[in-house]
Amino acid sequence: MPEFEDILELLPDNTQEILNPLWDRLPKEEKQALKLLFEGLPLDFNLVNMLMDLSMVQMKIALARKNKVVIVGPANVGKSTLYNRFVREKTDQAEVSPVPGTTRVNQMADAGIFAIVDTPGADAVGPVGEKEKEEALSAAQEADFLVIMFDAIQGVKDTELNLYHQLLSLEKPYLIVLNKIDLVSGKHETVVIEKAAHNLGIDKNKIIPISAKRGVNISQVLMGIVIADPELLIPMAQALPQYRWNLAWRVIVTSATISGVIALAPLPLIDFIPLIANQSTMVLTIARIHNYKITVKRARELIATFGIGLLARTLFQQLSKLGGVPGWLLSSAIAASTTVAMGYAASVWFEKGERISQETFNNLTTNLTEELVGKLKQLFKSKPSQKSLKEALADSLEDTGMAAREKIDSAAQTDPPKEGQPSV
Ligand SMILES: Nc1nc2c(ncn2[C@@H]2O[C@H](COP(=O)(O)OP(=O)(O)O)[C@@H](O)[C@H]2O)c(=O)[nH]1
Ligand SMILES: [Mg+2]
Repeated sequence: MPEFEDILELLPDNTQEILNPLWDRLPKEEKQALKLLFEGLPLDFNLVNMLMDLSMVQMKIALARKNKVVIVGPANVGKSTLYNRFVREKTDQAEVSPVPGTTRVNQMADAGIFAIVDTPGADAVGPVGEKEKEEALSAAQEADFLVIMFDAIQGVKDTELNLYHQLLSLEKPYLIVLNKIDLVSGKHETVVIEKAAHNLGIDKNKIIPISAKRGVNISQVLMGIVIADPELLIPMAQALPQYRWNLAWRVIVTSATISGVIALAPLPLIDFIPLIANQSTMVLTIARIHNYKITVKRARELIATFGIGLLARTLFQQLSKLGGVPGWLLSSAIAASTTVAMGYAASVWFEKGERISQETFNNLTTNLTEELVGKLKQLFKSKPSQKSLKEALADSLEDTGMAAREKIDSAAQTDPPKEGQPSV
């Protein structure tokens, strides 16, 4: 997992100089907090995109007022392909083709917390393509940030170098990407990057090798753009806790459905070993999402503090007394519910260092069990297959609305942090 500094390092020195005053305006503590928030962010493009969506909620501004990120470079290097990776609305997609000169005018689309601009090839030498070049340079002139793209196969020659210097003279913050890296065999990759860097007269770690077509390293580009502007960084950072819950929730749903299926076997509810193994894995994964490193032993201890075994047995006895609910259904619903409650408790623990109260834990489990029992009873007149049960549980959990964390938070209380927490 790259750290904040690793991403910052991708930006050219002169861009870092432009950015320093922006960063300096941020209070020291805020800078530190932002860095910490970003550490451990998994650089998967889909996840970063999800974070962008969440950030948009924090930053509801019109397209016209968003920062403009302009992709600029020679014809046919893959600018429109990269542009399409960033645009949110399918209808805004640009035409991509192997024919140079496909893009003739600038086009702008919403890319979430910034606006993205695609430009025609800007490498004209003669009168042909001169108009396109002017068009591209005018977009670059108005840019808040430039993504300068070159082609890994074409490399950087005089024409590219001229364009590069012309773009630098605009004194905009920028980053450099070398596209179509997928066409270079692994063992030649370093050589190709070094050569381009040498021709540009820069350090090789200032070039981000990407494949716009295959989606390689696109999140680095995205994070580079975001890190370059604290105004973009702040909504993203604000969205991070929400994002972590979104990820954790996915893990919780998966684990809870597995728990439900484990309990479907004619298992005396006394046998908690497979359930605890499943829940331990879940707790470890949630810890990872929050950038905590814990041992399996510690995860088990955390689970044990909530006395899930006893709670499950009590619930089982109480609810089976009411009658009309088959044992398999009850144990399955209870196993899934305790897993969800445990996932929530773990998430709160790693995020805030607070243990949710036993009462909250019990209420959460009881309410959810009742809800699941109701749903499963309607769906299944007899014992379902594992697959059907998994799907039904996953759907039912989505229906609870718990994917929006506020819904649980508002009902939950926490015990004040005790000594030794959360240094798990
Ligand atoms: N192999 C490979 N081809 C790419 C990549 N990005 C774009 N292309 C192809 O390169 C051609 C030109 O792409 P396009 O996005 O239209 O380039 P533009 O002229 O810079 O906008 C198309 O045939 C794309 O499919 C890439 O990362 N790898
Ligand atoms: Mg194009």
